[in-house]
Amino acid sequence: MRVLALTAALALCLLWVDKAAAVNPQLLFRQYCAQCHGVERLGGTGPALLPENLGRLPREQAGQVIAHGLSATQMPGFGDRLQAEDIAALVDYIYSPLERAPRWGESEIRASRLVYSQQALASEPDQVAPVYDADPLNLFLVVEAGDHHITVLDGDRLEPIRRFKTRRALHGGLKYSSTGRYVYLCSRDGWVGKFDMYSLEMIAEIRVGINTRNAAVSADDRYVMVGNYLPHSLVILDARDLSLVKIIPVADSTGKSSRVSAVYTAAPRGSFIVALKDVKEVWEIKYTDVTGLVRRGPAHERRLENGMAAAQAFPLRRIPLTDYLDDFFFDQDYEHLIGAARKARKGQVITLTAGRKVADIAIAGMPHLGSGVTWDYKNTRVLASPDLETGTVSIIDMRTWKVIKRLATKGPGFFMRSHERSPYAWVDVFRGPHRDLMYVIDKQTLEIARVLRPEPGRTSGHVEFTRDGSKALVSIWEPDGAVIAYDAKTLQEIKRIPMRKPVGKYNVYNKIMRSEGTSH
Ligand code: DHE
Repeated sequence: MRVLALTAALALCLLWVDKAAAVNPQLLFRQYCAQCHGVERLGGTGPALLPENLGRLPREQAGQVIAHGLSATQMPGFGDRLQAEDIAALVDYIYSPLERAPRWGESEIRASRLVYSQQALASEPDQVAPVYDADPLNLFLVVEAGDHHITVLDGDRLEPIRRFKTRRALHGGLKYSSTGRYVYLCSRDGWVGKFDMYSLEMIAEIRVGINTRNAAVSADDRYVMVGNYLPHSLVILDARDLSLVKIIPVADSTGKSSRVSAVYTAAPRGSFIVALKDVKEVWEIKYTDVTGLVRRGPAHERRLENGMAAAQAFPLRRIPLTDYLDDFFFDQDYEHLIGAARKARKGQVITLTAGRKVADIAIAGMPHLGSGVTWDYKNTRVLASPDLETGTVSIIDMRTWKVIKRLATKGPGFFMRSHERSPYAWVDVFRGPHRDLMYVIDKQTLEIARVLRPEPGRTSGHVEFTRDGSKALVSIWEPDGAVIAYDAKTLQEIKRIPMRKPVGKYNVYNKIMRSEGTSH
């Protein structure tokens, strides 16, 4: 009897919650959206949902996204759980401004900085030996999104040597300093961390934004640049101790502000390249032209805070574009930027020196150029990239910018990887019923050499090679997942290392050498 009464009360309660939710978008938001987009709509694993961030998304499309999800992201559709009026209420809610605009400026950034090891800041790289017996250049850091940890993996023995907790939802590639001694981590909610690859300890952390995209480290190891969605800013940190050097508000010459899509280091140019989300410009910011600044120490910061010096430092060059660029790739010399707007159905090639478009690339669908790889093929060089919408890998001749081959896979791929010493390029199927497949492409015949199914029914994605290219490590992208090491020639499985949703993995040597087969 008591059970019956309780059940009835619970049913009534649920009915009440449902009814209340139907008329209360805030409640709906908490129930369905807050886990990824944050209770305050300021972002988390998903982007912030504020009118300032939704400028390029028409309201009717926002409704479609809520109902059907968004390809190439982790945004699922809620059409099976929400009525049309619920979706409309949610759309109204996310397009309404916050009562109080969120602020994350100089004082908040400076106050957030945490230094864990003064000793590590003081010691020079060559005075310290690694605390482990393994090749420091063949380590991998594996980001485990399942429980927000990183595993430090010995790439020779394929054994974990340390596991540590990270901030929530790291995103973007981890960025090593030029020798691989340090690595910089960036979380979607704005935390940037510096980790010592010798002592395996976190050195410092600082929160630079509310919703952050990624970070890049200058090739001279002096600066870390971080791009934000919220606020619309670029933040430059001193790479030594993560102290704040400069904040650059992001806006075009008319004052229209923009989110930052991503920042990259163009090492041969001594500059950062900045992709913008809401204005048709690409920025190049020289870090080598930091005029008259002292290299290290508090004097350095003081000089930068001085108006004159700060104005001269990090000169900005605006490269105008004819369309937005959401997805980016650079050739190895950082002379060409190959980009695509998500909806453009074509790519464009821009020379950075002249700052103008030199070609269009006829790619159908939604090319994911950011995860492209290049290699020598016959008497030319090719760029291969998957498509976020269709199961297609496009192979482009980088002399003519023509697509010379389209390979069909059984679903959209997200990450493509190879290595100078591997005959193969690997690409995953990231969504759909065949997301357990991994395609291995022969780089000289441009044909699919093998289709692997590392673990039937479970998502496999993101490959990274060992330093010598002899092994390819594949993620089983599940909460109780694994990293599976394959012999990169025979394509036989060597070992399975259990991991909790291992999203990306980053080999020190391949990253610092800017291998043609991986991202930089
Ligand atoms: Fe990423 C890298 C953008 C969604 C996992 N992702 C990048 C980079 C960019 C980017 C610009 C390169 C940064 C760098 O080099 O530091 N990602 C985007 C998006 O715009 C998109 C589609 C939507 C978003 O909300 O941001 C998006 N990305 C995702 C995911 O949903 C993924 C699969 C899961 C997750 O953890 O968020 C995801 N992105 C990754 C990973 C990398 C990455 C693992 C690094 C790959 C590498 O090997 O370098």
